[in-house]
Parts: sequence; structure tokens; C-alpha cells
Amino acid sequence: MAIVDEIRELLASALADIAAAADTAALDAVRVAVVGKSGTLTGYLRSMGQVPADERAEVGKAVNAAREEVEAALEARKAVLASAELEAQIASDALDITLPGRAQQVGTRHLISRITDEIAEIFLGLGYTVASGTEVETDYYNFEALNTPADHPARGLQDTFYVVDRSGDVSAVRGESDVLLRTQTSGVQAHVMETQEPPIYIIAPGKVYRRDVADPSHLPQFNQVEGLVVDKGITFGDLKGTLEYFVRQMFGEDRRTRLRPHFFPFTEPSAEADISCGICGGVGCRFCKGTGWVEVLGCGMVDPNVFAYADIDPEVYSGFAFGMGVERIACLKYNVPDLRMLLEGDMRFLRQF
Ligand code: 2NL
Repeated sequence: MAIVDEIRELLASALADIAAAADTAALDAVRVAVVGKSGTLTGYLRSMGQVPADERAEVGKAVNAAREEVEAALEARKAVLASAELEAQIASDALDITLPGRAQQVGTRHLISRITDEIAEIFLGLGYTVASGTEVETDYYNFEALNTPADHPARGLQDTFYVVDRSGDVSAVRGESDVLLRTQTSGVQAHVMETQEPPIYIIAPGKVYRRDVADPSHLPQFNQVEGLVVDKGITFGDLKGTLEYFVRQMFGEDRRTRLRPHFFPFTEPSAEADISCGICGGVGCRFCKGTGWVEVLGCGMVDPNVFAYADIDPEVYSGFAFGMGVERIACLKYNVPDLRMLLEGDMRFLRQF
């Protein structure tokens, strides 16, 4: 076959390969194979010396023309492939700025924390200070110093969470050194009475634990605010006036208060305070079980025995104390029928407050 025919065939197959190259890498491989240093077409240029002299001009022209055509085809195909690759890259990197963002939900303080603060603010306004203690307490401060004797039912394993030793043997730690999860924050006040001279005007907010099964009106763990006043000449009238003021601040001026005789080991006399029902206004409904009243807290005059444990002379000082459940106050304020609703974490419920 004549050399120029070979070159024509080579050109045709190179152009076909160029057209078939699927991407710039494949195209470059074609370039190297045809017009690279040891490419097929380059080979012809290198061996021009062996071409008979009378064909040399014709072959030379054909090789150069073929090379120019190949290079032009490479250039054109490269432009097409490179722009397609750029398009693909841009498409895959693209951000869809029309997609709606994910909104960050802004949190708020839980209702229980807010009500605890509201209670504290009312008493801070009356000159009380806030005292705090530990959730793990000894039997002595939780019960003994509050005139709750060892045979009192509240001290049974049924009612209290005891902290046991590693053997898990509860009986081994029963006795003087009993350690428990406090059932009330009264222990805080017992510590304060031991360490501070009257006058004492304090509230003790905090978590407390009882072995109760959760139901609409009981929780095994809840938040309490207790209050204690010890001063000269404190009377039951001071207790009543203080509680009425508290109820009006917390629930509104239209709410009435009543005290019902009750028993607590640490106060004498003792009472439970009720407020007029927020749903029916005192007429009687399901919320107040038809009585027109709902219970808010327990209270009384500090028992002289409690003063004796703290070395406070009951002939010189008298005082009153009260205790309330924060969850109960929250539910009464917002007419929530079940304490457990506060703990379920349902944002549709909690966002209402
Ligand atoms: C209730 C009733 C009460 C007290 C707590 C108290 C504390 C000291 C001395 C005397 Cl240091 N009393 N606290 C008194 C009466 C009632 O709580 O139902 N709480 C949820």
C-alpha cells in the first residue's frame, strides 16, 4: 500500500477515535497514541529519511496535513468534553437554595422551674432568704430532728428510699447512720436552726423523693418549697396572714383560703390550707370533687420538740412552718388535672405556659 494511503487510513481511524472519546482522559490517550512523541503519525515524520526521494514531498505534505487535522479535531473534541465535564461538576456541587431550612427550636424554662422561682419571689419580697441542702440526707435530719420518731410509719421502707451499702442489705444500715433520699426539705431548715440564731425567715426549695406510685395527685419524685419562721412573738395569726398573702399573690386576689386542722409530727397545731376551686369558683365540680376547695399546702406552728433538737428555747421563740409541692401549685394555677402531665415532655402541652 502506498504510504499516503496508509496515512489516509491512519487519519480516518484517529478521527473516529477522537469522535468516540467519552471524556477528556480518553481523548488525551488518543492524542498520545497518534501525535505524541512515539505516536503513530509522529513515527512517519521521524522516518521521512527512509521515504524515497521522489515521494518525500508528497508524503511530508500528507503527514503534516493529517497532523493538523488530528490536532484541530482534538482541540474541538476537547472543548466539547471539558465543558460537559464542567457542567456535570457544577450540577453535582450545586446547593438548592430554594430548600426550606431546618428551624432551630428555641427552648424555654420548664414550668416547674418557673413556678419555683415565682414562689421564691413572693417570699423574698417578704424578707425571706433561700436555703438549700443535699438530696441525700441522714435519717436524723430528715426525721429524728423533726420529731418523727423511729416507729413513725413515714420511716418505713414502704414510704422512703433508703441508700443501702454495697451488699444491698438494708437492715445493715438501719439505725443511727441511716442514709436516705430526703422525703421533704425540712432537713435543710433543721440544719439552719442548728447553725443560725433566730430570727430565721427562710424558704427551702428542692427535689424530694417518696415511694409512691405516680397517679394524678402523687409523684415518687417532686419539688417542694418549705418555709420556716422562728422569731419572738410569732403567732398562728402570722402564719394565716402570710399564707393568705401568698395565695393571693400566686393565684389572684379573688381566691379564698381556708385552714383545716391536720396532723404533722413537726408542727403543733397543724393545718392543711385549701383554696377556693379555680374551675368552679367554689360551687363544687369534678376538679374539686364537689367540695369547692382544693388543697394547696400543709403548715403549722413549730413543735417545741423540734426547737429542743436545735437548742432553741421555746419559752423565748416561736415559729411557723409550711410545705408545698411545686407541681401541685403549678397544676392548681393552670387547672391541669394530672401532675404526670408536667413530666411527659410533650411540647404541645408545655408550650402553652
Ligand atoms: C406538706 C406539708 C409541711 C413543714 C412541712 C417544717 C419544717 C421544720 C419544722 C416544722 Cl424545720 N415544720 N415543715 C411543716 C408543716 C407542713 O409540709 O404537705 N408538704 C408537701
